[in-house]
Amino acid sequence: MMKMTFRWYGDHDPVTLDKIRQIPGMYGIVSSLHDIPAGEVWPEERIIEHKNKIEAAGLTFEVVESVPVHESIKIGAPDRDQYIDNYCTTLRRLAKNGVKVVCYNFMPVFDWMRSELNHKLPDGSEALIYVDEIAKTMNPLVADISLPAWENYDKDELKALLTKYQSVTEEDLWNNLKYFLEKVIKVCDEVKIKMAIHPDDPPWSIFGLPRIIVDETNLDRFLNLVPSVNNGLTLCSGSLGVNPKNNIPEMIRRYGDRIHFMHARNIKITGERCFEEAAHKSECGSLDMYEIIRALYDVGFDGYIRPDHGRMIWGETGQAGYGLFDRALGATYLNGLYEAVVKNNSEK
Ligand code: DNO
Repeated sequence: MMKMTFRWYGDHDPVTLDKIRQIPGMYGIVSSLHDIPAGEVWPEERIIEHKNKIEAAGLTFEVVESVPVHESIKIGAPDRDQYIDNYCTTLRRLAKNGVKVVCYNFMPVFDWMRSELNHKLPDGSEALIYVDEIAKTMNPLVADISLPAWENYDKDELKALLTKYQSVTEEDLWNNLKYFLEKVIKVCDEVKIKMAIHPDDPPWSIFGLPRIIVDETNLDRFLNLVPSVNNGLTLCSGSLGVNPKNNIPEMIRRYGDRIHFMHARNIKITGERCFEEAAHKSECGSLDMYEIIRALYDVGFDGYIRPDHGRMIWGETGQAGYGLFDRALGATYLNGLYEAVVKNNSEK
């Protein structure tokens, strides 16, 4: 039985726990301690406080998105061991407090990237979009662009970091990822935490930086770096799905029990390396959401799923991609598809 979850950004999130609990079929919250900088150990009392708040609202806290990976680890810098040790301490504390899955990514410097956050769609809603030609003209060292999931570096820090990356190739990134995983997954095997890497979004290089978690060839390679089941995936349909060569239902069938967390959203491919974030419903975009849910059912997926970025609808304002209304519609739609697939199979 898949478990429906919803991302919550903590006390500053205008989408409150009380609202989230009223979405039918909601099992739990996916959350993080966003004020703790990457690389620092999470204080246990903060983890407990977060968990208590979520549980007081009648929801579970079993998935963390994310425990961010310090850039020194991705670069393979001499101080990486300290940051890996810190990461492992945080994982132990999370496991002790009931967390089962930890989502993270290995994207150099920048997390997800779009060229526009408030693109008006014909129905009046606003969506996140990516147009490669525009993205290529953007330069975070010059212009004041900052996306919600990016760290807040000042220009000097960013410049220094990008300089360090100049000599980091894709192969280096693979080696650094393996080095990280070999230490971290050992701890996960011991404390029973499932690591779930998030694919690169979009799944191609941006600002000249290497990106490797992008397609089936590389996901195969990733899973073989450390063969433990705890070295697994966040299968994000919207991130991988913007490359038409990535067939999401096929990937679900291929990776099965290595998928611990599913980000389910639709996207509409509008050209070569161009896409809009559509409503979740299949006919609104390029992905067949029914086939995605059916594949999850067929592989016996019993992990966590969440609706992903939503459009801004009904005049809502808030954190880009993370309003209440469209994500709530998404959750309900995904639950509806799932119920239909389950019933369809039990009648046979
Ligand atoms: C976007 C999210 C990502 C994700 C991180 C995981 O909305 O899916 O920012 O949380 O990449 O570390």
